[in-house]
Amino acid sequence: MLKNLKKFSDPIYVTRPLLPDLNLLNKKLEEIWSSNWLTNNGPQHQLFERKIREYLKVPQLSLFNNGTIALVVGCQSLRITGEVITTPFTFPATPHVLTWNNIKPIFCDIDPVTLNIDSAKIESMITPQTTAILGVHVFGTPCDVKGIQEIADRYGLKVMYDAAHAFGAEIDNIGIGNYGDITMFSFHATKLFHTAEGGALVFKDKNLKQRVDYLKNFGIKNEDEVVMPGINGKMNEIQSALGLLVLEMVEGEKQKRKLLKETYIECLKDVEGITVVNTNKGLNDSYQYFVIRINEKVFGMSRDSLYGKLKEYNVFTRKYFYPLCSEYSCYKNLPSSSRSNLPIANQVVGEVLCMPFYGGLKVDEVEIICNLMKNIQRSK
Ligand code: T4K
Repeated sequence: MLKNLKKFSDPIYVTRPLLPDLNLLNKKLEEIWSSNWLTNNGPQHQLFERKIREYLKVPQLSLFNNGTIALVVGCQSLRITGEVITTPFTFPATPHVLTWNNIKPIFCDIDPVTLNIDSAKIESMITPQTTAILGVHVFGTPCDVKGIQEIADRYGLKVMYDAAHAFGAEIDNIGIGNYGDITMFSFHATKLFHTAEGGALVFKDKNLKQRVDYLKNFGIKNEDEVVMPGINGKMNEIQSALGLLVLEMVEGEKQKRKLLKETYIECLKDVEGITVVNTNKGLNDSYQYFVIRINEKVFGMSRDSLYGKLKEYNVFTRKYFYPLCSEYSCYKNLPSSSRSNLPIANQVVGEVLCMPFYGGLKVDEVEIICNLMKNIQRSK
């Protein structure tokens, strides 16, 4: 511990969930109790599905009990098989969804600036077994949606997006869910917008809505017919009610995070060896994460050492997404997992740090954290 630098009395985490007023939640619970309807497309679910579709500016949307199951169903809905080209720099859910669908993930290297799948490298990964591309808008930064679509059109591939981090992100005022054949959003408690656990699948094709809704409800069409092998992916009434309340808070939360982001950028601008990932100029930001990269040589300390030092002061940053998915025991033997195929991803994964970033964090706490980082650097 450095002299004159105090440890935060309470831990500071990478995020904290938005919590609506308990009185408002109680009112919602009373409504649900008096309706005697807890799940299976009840009134809260119907209202929430409409509101969230409008907010995300997308034509079709189905709610789910979490983002992972939404993406599992997304693959089923498009009848994806064989191989799917995706990124190794993501949460385990992304490639696991493919594996659960008996699809082989093929890892493609990432762009050194956006940290998303590098569209210029996708074509070389296509084989006769390839049926789709699964991009992740990592940390809320949009993928090269145009470039990806062009490749998909040329080879007759489907395009899926994991937008777990990209709630509310837009490209030229178009909701990010309007690109590709399907997009998944996660409404997990760690997300800017959440329903404790939850998620959604969005798409343009009207005809897909019926199939997705059958698939998330065991394939049940009516009391007499089960038309496909579905799963239980339903969001319940309590999650939906929470979603309706949290949705009202999102704009306010974004404003707070905007200020925190500006504070971080200002405080870190002269720190040698630290760069801010994607300031998202010209794009409507999701404000999901505030991410930096540490250049060990220039900063004088590795990302891991900085992470460890900050912990001593009760600041719990996160090394998302270390380790790379291509390093997991279940994937490391795939030919596409070789380090020579993924040089950028293997470099970036040792540099990235997600800083504490949530509306409840105070501006002066961000200043203290940045000051701490500068002092830790100087002490080396
Ligand atoms: N695709 C991508 C790209 C994703 O990032 C994710 C999920 C998915 C797909 C799958 O979507 P879901 O099926 O989850 O809807 C968290 C989340 O559990 C996970 O949803 C999220 N990505 C991932 C990036 O972060 P962990 O293991 O880092 O969570 P945990 O429990 O360590 O929480 C992080 C911090 O948040 C804690 O240190 C404190 C704070 N926290 C957390 C919870 C749960 C709270 O303050 N309150 C809470 O209730 O995975």
